[in-house]
Amino acid sequence: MFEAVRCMWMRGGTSKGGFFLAADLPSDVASRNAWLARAMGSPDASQADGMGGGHPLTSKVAIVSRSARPDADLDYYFLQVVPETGQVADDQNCGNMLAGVLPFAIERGLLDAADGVTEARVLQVNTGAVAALRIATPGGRLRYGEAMDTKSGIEVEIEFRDIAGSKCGQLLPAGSAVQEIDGIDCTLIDNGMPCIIVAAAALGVTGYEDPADLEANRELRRRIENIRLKAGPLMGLGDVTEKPVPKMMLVAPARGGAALCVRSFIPHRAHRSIGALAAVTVATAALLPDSVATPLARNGSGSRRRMTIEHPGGTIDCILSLDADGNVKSAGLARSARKLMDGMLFG
Ligand code: NQM
Repeated sequence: MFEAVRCMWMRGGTSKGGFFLAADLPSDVASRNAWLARAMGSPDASQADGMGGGHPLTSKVAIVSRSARPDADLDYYFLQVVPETGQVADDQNCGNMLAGVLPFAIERGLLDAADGVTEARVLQVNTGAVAALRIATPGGRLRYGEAMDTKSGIEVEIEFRDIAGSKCGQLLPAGSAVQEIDGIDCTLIDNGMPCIIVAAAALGVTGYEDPADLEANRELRRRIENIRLKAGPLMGLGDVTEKPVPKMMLVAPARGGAALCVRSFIPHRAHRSIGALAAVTVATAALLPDSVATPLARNGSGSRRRMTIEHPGGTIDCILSLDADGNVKSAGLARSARKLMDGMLFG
């Protein structure tokens, strides 16, 4: 019986959750998942009996270990605990929680911090892709005090590589950039996160709404869930009724100087900002010649594009590197992470 497990609670980007060493958790998957659900306080939408914050963004788990692969230093396995049901899903990756992996690994002694900059190659077990992470470690120490995208934390530079078709096998799993589903043009795309991109206006909203207003719009939620359920098999994901992917991305022209504005459902709650890999995937769609996002976007030019995505909480910059054919070959972004608690967690 695993009652108490060593755990560090961290903010990664705009998400938050528990970071565990793989060796500290039960090895049996059913026991592990049951323990994690209890520790988060699920099944219960409020998660009052556990550490989860009553929202998918604050009900996340990162499991970290040294990697056995020659091309990686660390393995990162992401689990989403669904607050209401207690389901523990590994169908997606999370680029926000990824930001906490390198500081956590240093904290736990999986690797040493260099005097200056510490780098690690992280295998994202959920998708098989390796990301390069970099943090400043002056004097070989972690400093969480720098001002970053969410008030405080340590800046983490992330470079995603080989992410096209991360879960769907192909960048455009349905074979073309536009599919009509329920009379709405959709771009079904996976450049790190399986996403369905739809013009907000096609669904009768502006794309500038508050997440709470979008969540309160039952008719909108019904329509996008119908589209999502039909898109799942087209994306090679099968029946997605119980899956956290694909995510719904409602796009509109940016109001400031950004490339594009996005409101996302992940997939049933409206995101308060945007997922890191979701942002990369939307930015990639905008750069295709003929996606739903293309005519709404401001794309710039050159082989290195800074695509600033406007979201309900501000903006996120994705730096996309393109090959000679205009395909996105890697994506970089800056996130931050902060240690919040270290101790024993009771499940
Ligand atoms: O897309 C939320 C988040 C995410 C995922 C979700 C993420 C990403 O903001 O890389 O980070 O889409 O469930 O943490």
